[in-house]
Amino acid sequence: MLHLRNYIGGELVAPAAGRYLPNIEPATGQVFSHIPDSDANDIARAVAAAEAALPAWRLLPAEDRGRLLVRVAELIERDLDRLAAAESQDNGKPVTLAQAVDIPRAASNFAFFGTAAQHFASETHFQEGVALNYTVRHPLGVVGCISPWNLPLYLFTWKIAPALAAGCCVVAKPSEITPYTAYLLSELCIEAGLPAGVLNIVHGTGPGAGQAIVEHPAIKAISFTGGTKTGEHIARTAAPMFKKLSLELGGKNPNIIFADCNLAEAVQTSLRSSFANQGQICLCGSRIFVERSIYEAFKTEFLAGVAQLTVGDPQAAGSRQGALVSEAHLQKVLSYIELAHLEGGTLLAGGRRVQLEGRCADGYFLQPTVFEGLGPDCRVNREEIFGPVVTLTPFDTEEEALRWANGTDYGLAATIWTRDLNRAHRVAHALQSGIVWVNTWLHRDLRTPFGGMKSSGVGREGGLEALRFFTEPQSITIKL
Ligand code: TXE
Repeated sequence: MLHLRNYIGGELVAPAAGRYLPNIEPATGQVFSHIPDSDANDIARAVAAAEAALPAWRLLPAEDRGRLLVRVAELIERDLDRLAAAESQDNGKPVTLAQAVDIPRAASNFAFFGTAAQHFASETHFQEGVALNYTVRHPLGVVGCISPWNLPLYLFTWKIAPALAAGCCVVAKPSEITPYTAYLLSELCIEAGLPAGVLNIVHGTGPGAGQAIVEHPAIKAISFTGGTKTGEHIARTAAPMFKKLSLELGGKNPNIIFADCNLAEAVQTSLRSSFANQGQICLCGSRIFVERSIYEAFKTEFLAGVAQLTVGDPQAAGSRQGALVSEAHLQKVLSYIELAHLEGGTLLAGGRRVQLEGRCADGYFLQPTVFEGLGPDCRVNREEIFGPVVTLTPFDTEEEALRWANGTDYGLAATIWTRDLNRAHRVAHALQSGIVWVNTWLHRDLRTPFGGMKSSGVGREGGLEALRFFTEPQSITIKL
């Protein structure tokens, strides 16, 4: 059976204490590999390797750093099918989704930041006859990147690539639930000729390896994506050490559908924004608010679409829905379905675990689930479920839709469907949401700031925001 190894100082090494954790394939419920259960000693070793690599890496011209990152991107593209199969096996997502989204995006993260490093400019402020002020942006040093299980390689590289591009050295930990593609990435980094110690990938649990990254005094910043509770815990540990923090946390995103929308497009895209990746994307729109005059029409077409979402073996080309990531997560999502019944919701579709046959008989499958009749203040409409469960709610006025949309602790992403341009601007500006999509969903341009308001996080990733995060500005003034 496959035993993954840590990538430290340019080499693939076993964990210092020799302990391993089982890694389960969600579609089968069977252990298919073991991953290092690393601890503070492994992290200390990785930090030492990163510190040793830092002086040369930060002085390497941005063009040369960029060339290495672009090389990693090319290798990811070359191995797209192998990486997509690994991602699907490890996470339970349909292999077609990993081929179309996860792996291409991981490659473009490296390509984008590899070239972005060359376009990153600092400022000068000239005071006529008095002084020249200029700003230098120094790489922060050694930084920590901690990522979740829902979009494993996609979100891992989204943090690592800008950190490396900015001239930082990295100690990174993928989720212990989905470590496989991060391990394959370490092999590709060796092949690409990334200098030893520049990137270190250490596997292990959150309380073990993750906590050791957050606590290590030589790590200057933490870029984290994951649950809001974990984010709180990390902030509590890191803040007294004055570490820079970027926290991308949960969401409970509204999808607001006005009567003047293109209904067919709104339905098709809402099916994706509800159920893509089994609803396990922090950007999924799990609260669908529909203007009352088209509520029944939307509901009928949406439910017809849900009926077409075949739940099946993620490796089969025809499967639109794969497995949820773990038995524990499936149980959490099922508990919210039970809660939706208790809170008085009417089940319109799904609601049950799916029992497949053959290889997938013990997998973690769930029907795409739709409820109506739940008030905007009930727990199901306020708490992040992070699974294939959405609610439909009719609204009467724009003011009402906005109040409900903003009525949660979260503020990550929102979608609006309308053909009225004035309304699109008006509603977008009033939404307490870091990202607003009008007549689309999950449309990404890597230059735009990515992140949430309220309990959805602190800071922004993407484009220049990410390069700014991983650098420290220094202002220098020369008297004329
Ligand atoms: O995430 P965790 P979990 C939400 C979703 C989900 C819930 C919990 O609602 O049900 O969070 O998921 C590492 N110090 N999202 O428990 O624990 C951990 O090892 C340092 C939203 O899987 O937050 C992993 O690498 N690191 C989300 C990463 O943090 C720690 C995506 C995320 O794990 C740590 C995933 C610690 N003390 C879940 N404890 C999104 N925003 O996309 C854990 N980790």
